[in-house]
Amino acid sequence: MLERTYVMVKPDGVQRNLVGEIITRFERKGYRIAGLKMLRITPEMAEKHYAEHVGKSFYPGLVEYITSGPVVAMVLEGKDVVAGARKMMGATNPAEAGPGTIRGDFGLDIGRNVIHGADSVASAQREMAIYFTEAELLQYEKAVEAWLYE
Ligand code: D4T
Repeated sequence: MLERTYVMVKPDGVQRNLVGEIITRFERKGYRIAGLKMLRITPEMAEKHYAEHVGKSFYPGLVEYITSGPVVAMVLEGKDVVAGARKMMGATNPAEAGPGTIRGDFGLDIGRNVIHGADSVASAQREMAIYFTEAELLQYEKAVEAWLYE
């Protein structure tokens, strides 16, 4: 099914010059970029984004990390992109993420796991609304899609 998902290169990914590499992987897979921006997450945005983790032991460190520098936020579109993008990222803990995945290839610690991706269509919608307005998400087609979809 054609879906949209929310993906974000975290501050460590930006600092480690992985933005281009990561976007390239998604582009080459065939996903279309519907929205893209760089921003610095505020503590208020972090609390919204990670509402499900408020009160957990790792939450303060998580907020400190995610607000520590710019992130690159994007909305990707494509067939089954929510699960597909998560598969490309690998397990949350880079130590358990397989080779060939973004976290498996570029990460070591769970608290520095390089990238975020929404875990369901509902989460994707909730997260997109935190970072993008509807007007910032572009609808367009690419000629190559005739070669991507049967
Ligand atoms: P995100 O949301 O960052 O893409 O990660 P996941 O969706 O894969 O995983 P998550 O929501 O369970 O965790 C959110 C975020 O918290 C960090 N974390 C998590 C941590 O530092 N220690 C922990 O024990 C857990 C479970 C890593 C990702």
